[in-house]
Amino acid sequence: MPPPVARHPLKPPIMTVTTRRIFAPTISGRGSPYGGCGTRREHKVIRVSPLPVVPGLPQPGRTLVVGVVNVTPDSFSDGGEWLEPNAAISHGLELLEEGADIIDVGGESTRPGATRPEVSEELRRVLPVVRELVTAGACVSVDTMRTAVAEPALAAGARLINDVSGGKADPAMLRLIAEAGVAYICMHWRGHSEDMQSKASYADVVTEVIAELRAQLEETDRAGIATDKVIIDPGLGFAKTGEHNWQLLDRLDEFDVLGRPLLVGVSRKTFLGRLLADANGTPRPPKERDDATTALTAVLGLRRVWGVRVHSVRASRDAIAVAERLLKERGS
Ligand code: PMM
Repeated sequence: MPPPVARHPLKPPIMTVTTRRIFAPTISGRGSPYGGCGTRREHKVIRVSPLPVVPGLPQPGRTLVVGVVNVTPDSFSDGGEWLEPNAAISHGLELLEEGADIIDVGGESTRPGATRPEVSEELRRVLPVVRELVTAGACVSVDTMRTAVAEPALAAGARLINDVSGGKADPAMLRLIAEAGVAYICMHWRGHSEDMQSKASYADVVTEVIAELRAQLEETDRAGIATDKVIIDPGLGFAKTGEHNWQLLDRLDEFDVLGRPLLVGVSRKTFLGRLLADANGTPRPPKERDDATTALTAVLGLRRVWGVRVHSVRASRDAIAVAERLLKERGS
């Protein structure tokens, strides 16, 4: 296979692959590629997104799987299940066993309408879980918008801060990340959960989310965070309707223009519940949305996004294995 053609470092390379196809002879014996005999040379142009490398994080050579541990009473997908530290730790260890590359520990629910916990409560939920999972050898991410939580979590060994506000909720966050020199997930965000769905208004959601993320990235640059340590996330469901989510998923390639690794979180989200609603229009409950999540993971794996954030880790690892195998076939 020829090496990737050098081009703009922030854009995926285009690989030109030459394949030879042998077509079986037909009774007529004519040389048609659709049933004749003979040999045809095809030049396929395959877009192979490079898997970006984020310093300090695992580099498995495929889309990473980020397993979710919500230490919250009210997350839409698993609220209350892992609120006790020991339950959350066991769950994190299970996800590790299933093949999670990173465990994302969160102590604040971001479901639409959720109210924020006190800082002390968020710390009480998150810190013991981070400590134990780090001790067990996990690469731990912390899903928080607060420096008061991020700072002690980093001191406890977390290697990634997943800030769904992308630096907008806490003015000190970006400075902390720059000083700590850790990786950072910068998600598209328009406001806190209490009223975010009132902000789900776009003329063209893809163009606007990219423009707003670009502005957020200017802030991460200005704060001095290394470019290669910032992962972007379109923030599906955050100030977005189901329609917006589908449009974003359909046009994810357009995010390449930002030149950053891309993480996508679709797992168990409401738009999947609506897609799979029953005959009366009742949405499928969150825990029964895992198969649809896995289907999307396969699609995202084929696009070679940097990472997916999911509740059901093993299924997503399997979907990515399938996607990788298909990509290998295409490129061989
Ligand atoms: N979604 C949720 C929470 N945190 N973080 C990132 N980076 N991206 C997401 O899409 C995202 C997130 C909400 O889902 P949950 O309540 O099931 O964790």
